[in-house]
Amino acid sequence: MTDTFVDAVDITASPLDGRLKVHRKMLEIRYFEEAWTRLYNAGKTGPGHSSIGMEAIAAAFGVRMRSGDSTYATYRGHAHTLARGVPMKGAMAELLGRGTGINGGKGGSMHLTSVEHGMMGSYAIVGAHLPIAAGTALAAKYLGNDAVTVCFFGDGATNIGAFHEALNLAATWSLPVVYVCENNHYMEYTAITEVTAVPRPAADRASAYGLESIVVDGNDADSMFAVAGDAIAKARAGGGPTLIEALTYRHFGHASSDPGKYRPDDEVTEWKRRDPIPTFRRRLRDAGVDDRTLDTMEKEVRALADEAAEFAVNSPLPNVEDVEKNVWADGGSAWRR
Ligand SMILES: Cc1ncc(C[n+]2csc(CCOP(=O)(O)OP(=O)(O)O)c2C)c(N)n1
Ligand SMILES: [Mg+2]
Repeated sequence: MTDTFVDAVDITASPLDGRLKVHRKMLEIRYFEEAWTRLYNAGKTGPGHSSIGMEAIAAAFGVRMRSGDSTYATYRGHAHTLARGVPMKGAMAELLGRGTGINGGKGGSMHLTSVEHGMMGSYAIVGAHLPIAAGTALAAKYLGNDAVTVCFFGDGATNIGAFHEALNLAATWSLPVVYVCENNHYMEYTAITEVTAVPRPAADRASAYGLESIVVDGNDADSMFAVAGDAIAKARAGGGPTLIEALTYRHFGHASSDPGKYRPDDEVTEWKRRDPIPTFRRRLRDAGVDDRTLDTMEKEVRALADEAAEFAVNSPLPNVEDVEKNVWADGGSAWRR
């Protein structure tokens, strides 16, 4: 099977303003998560699932997507939530279970949702959201609008039945959906290659559904920006689904309590060397962006992340009388649009 490996993209291919937006979104995700980790280490919040090292994927799609499009993500969904423009304060307060959180403190880190931003949820059941994303795409097709759904999932999800069911339906009905496998090479503590019949867990299965096999360097923000743009444009124009396998790595363990020691040291070192953020900063400098612009951006985003942490810590816990508000049983249907 031949891979379409998009690599070493021409730095002039993407307009500079788009690339600066991608860089800013990567910084937002990174600094937000660093601030959250500081709160965890200080005993102010519970554990979460780090996405440090994987930011380029969410950021590139976040810039390419537009209002009305839908995002589905896993329990690492804070990255995709921020990428869709959800304010840091509400997102951080949600992680801390505060009443000021985007879901009133009832969702927490594994269920971040903001329908108004097209963030249709983070899902803790591996693979569960892939058929739901097909449903949103089917709705767009039925309604005759040009909204696109993007569904992010891990390499582990490709061995779940729901992955195959969703891909089959999406292809059969030519749905406007982009499935993005964030192949960080591990599912919890197991290397994906040890439990998968093919080397590329998503791309090598694409042909079973009549789809192109696409593998992309998920740590290369330019490559991600290009691939995301193509797949979204295709879906919006009625060209049907795309399956993308983005190769990446989480710098830390599966969740806060996991030191990640099952990974060879040289592998971790090599992937940290390929950290998407400093790599992209160097590329932007080569493209003519001056250090001052980049430093100012970093300073601004760090300040926003610190403010969000401060806001969340000082926010009240939810009121007991709100416990039944905005849950399925209250009959609220705003989320249905
Ligand atoms: C259906 C199901 N089976 C098992 C689990 C336990 N579990 C939680 S995360 C995870 C690993 C998933 O790995 P992957 O899909 O590669 O995503 P990553 O965590 O690497 O982003 C597993 C097995 C679960 N949440 N849901
Ligand atoms: Mg994984």
